[in-house]
Amino acid sequence: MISTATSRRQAYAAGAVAAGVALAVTEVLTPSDGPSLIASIGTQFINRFAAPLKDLAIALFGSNDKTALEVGIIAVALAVGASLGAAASRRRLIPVVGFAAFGVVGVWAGFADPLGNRAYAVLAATFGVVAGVGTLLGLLRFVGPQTSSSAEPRALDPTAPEASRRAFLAFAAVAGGIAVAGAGVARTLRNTATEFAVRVLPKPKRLTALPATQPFEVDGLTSYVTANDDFYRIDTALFVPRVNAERWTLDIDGLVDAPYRLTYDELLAMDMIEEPITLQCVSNEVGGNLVGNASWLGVPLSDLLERARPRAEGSQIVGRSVDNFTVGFPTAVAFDGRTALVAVGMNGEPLPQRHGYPARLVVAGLYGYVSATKWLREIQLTRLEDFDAYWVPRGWAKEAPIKTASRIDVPRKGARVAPGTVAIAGVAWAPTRGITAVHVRIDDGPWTEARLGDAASNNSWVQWMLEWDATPGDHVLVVRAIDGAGDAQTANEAPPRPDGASGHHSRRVTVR
Ligand SMILES: Nc1nc2c(c(=O)[nH]1)N[C@H]1C(S)=C(S)[C@@H](COP(=O)(O)O)O[C@H]1N2
Ligand SMILES: [Mo]
Repeated sequence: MISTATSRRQAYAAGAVAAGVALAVTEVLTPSDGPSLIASIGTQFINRFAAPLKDLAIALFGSNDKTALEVGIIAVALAVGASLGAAASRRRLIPVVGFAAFGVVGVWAGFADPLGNRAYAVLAATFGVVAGVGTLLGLLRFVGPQTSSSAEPRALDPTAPEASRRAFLAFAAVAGGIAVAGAGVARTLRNTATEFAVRVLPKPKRLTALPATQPFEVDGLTSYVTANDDFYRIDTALFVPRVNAERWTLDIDGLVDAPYRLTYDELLAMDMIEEPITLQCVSNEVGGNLVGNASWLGVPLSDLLERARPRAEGSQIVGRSVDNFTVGFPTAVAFDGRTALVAVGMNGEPLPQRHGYPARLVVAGLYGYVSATKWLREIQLTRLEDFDAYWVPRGWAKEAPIKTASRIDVPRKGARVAPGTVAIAGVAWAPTRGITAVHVRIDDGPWTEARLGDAASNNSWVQWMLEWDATPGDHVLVVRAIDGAGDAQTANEAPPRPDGASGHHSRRVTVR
């Protein structure tokens, strides 16, 4: 006889495999330009429950918090599936109801997802449930009773427990293998879909060129331009929205006299400017990496708005994305002379999908969460008191200019340095104000002025470097920047919430 412990283990395994098959079926049935059901469930999770978890998630997983969330969803689904498998030995109806409930959650999430396709959600959930229940009942035919009190043994042939155990393992392995392989192939195909063909971008009417060279060649110093692949990514999108530019439109509406709609081609036909601008996330800690500098190509926001004839009472510009994320900032910002763009290009390429293809907002001097809507679909003029954008009710400031900041890149954290001449170097930024000086302090010494690299304009960061005659022992290096308004970066320490971290970045080094 198969022991009851073995049977119980098999029932759990059967449930988990069945849940995996169900998930894999929904994954295979995902359209190339839409979210999978797992993605829709994750999106609902983030939007409904995850605001307080966002900081934690970023702290724990960096920009990999999406992967962590997705793995979490799958793990929970497999665990629930396993317990449904165990419950099935008591009543066959329990897993059927359980899987159906899963399907209902999937359909609900698919319907609630602004990027979701309702017909697909129903189809994927239905097939997922049928495949899951079918796999589970099929596998359970090989599993013996879990308790001696159970009515009849359910093994195919109770007199051949070893054969039925092997059949169970073979069936489970094949079902699990097909599920993993199918989901993997489906996802790879979707990720490599060439549907969103790269375009040739127009030339800018006005170009703020990159400095031809930078003076410092220091190993480990952040490069002046952040490559697209290295640019940090922060957003609430579990999966990057796949927007088809051929069908995409941008609405300019709200408190305007002449609302209108643009296609991608119409946007590309407008006069463009290109300029390096430093973008920072409000969640960036002092010394952190959620900041980058890229050349953005786009249409001035003021041109787009003026064409719609804005009304005087429209004190707030709201940028809304295809996935209903919103930003909001004072209308005055678009007209005060700073660079504010609906960007289509990043470092000479069309916007990468993860950075907002086909179009996004970039506003010099504002943290991303109040300004930088990716996958933009609407620019709406409203009043400041009439609408709070996505992160505002979640405890973040309504208005959020980027604070003057500086960072030590080298010597690297924990580096051990030999005595003699050592380069201390990093970057400093205060978009719209620019950086006029960077000071470094070693231990209790005086603030010493560092040398500065070249900046394309006041909107982008600057590299800095100081040569230090390092003496043996433990030292603390501190940096601060002076911005173009004449203000020194504050030493007052503040956490990212509600309006951005502040304080001096420091680093301990051991010289020996
Ligand atoms: N659609 C959408 N746009 C968004 C966000 C988002 O969650 N969804 N996050 C914003 C935040 S908080 C930041 S810091 C910037 C980051 O832009 P990046 O990912 O291109 O670096 O995008 C902004 N734009
Ligand atoms: Mo952000």
